Amino acid sequence: MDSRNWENFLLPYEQAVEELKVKFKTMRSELKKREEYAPIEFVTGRVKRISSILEKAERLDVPMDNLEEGIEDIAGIRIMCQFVEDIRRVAEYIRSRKDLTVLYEKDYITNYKESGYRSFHMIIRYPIQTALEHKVVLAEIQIRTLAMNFWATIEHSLNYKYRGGLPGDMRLRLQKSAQAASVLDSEMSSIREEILAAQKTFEDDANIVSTMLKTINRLYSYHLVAEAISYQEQFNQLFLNRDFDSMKDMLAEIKAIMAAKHVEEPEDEH
Ligand code: 0O2
Ligand code: 0O2
Repeated sequence: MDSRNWENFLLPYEQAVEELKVKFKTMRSELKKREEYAPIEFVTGRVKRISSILEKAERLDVPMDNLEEGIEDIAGIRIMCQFVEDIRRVAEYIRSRKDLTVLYEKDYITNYKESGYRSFHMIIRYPIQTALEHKVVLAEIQIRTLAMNFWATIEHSLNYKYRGGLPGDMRLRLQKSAQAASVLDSEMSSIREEILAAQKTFEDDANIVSTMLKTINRLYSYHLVAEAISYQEQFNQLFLNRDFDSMKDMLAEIKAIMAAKHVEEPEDEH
């Protein structure tokens, strides 16, 4: 394939990666709003580089006219989760989607690789509509925790540096650090409830501050200037003391005044 053919060949994969990134990022924000917790921390994606496609084709003995079926990760999406438990949930959401088909799954969490690599992989078929055609492409979704991602990213760069021939002691140290990452995941799972509660408190406190400021602003715009100034001063004091409980009470009080005076409330933050 010359460079122009490569460009055309990769176009549908670029589109698939862009679409899938948007879909999973949207899934994250939707779940965060609906359930106050998103099992997705962040999403990345990439189209495999031509050099990596060529190397993989050579390694797996895939002929150049069968790259579309023979190399399953030309389009790659990576979903990072906080906790191991989240991975199953995300996989379940993916299985139930109607805009893609799961071809098969590889569970490198139950059966981690000899290198120490852990992740959950799903190979999917994903239909795309380009300007010229309707096409179904293969894509790989890797779902992993932040600890698994940290390890895999470092190991990937080292492997690249040593071109697959990692020195023995380095391989051993990486296997050990993979175990450490696995212990870290288990530890985090065991305090999951406390972590989630802390994250929720942080979100709630941040939301009450912005709702409060918007509400005080609303008082100004309805010419309730004396009330606005007084509440602003009280808010400043409460914020200094990080007294979010009293802020909630004060917000309820302002809302009652607004209702009595028929002032429209600003929308609550999620
Ligand atoms: P490589 O693998 O070094 O050849 P955004 O534009 O904000 O949505 P952002 O932050 O630019 O996304 O990140 P992007 O482009 O999605 O991914 C950044 C890097 O993460 C890539 O670097 C990849 O190394 C790696 N990566 C992300 N997702 C995947 C994936 O699903 N599979 C694999 N194998 N690697 C991934 P490069 O330089 O583009 O690619
Ligand atoms: P890149 O640069 O990430 O795109 P293989 O096992 O390699 O013969 P297959 O069947 O595609 O081929 O395998 P697998 O094992 O499911 O691996 C697919 C992808 O998982 C790899 O893509 C890596 O992204 C990741 N992966 C698998 N094993 C390891 C590992 O030991 N360490 C790290 N860091 N990542 C791993 P590519 O094409 O190898 O590379």
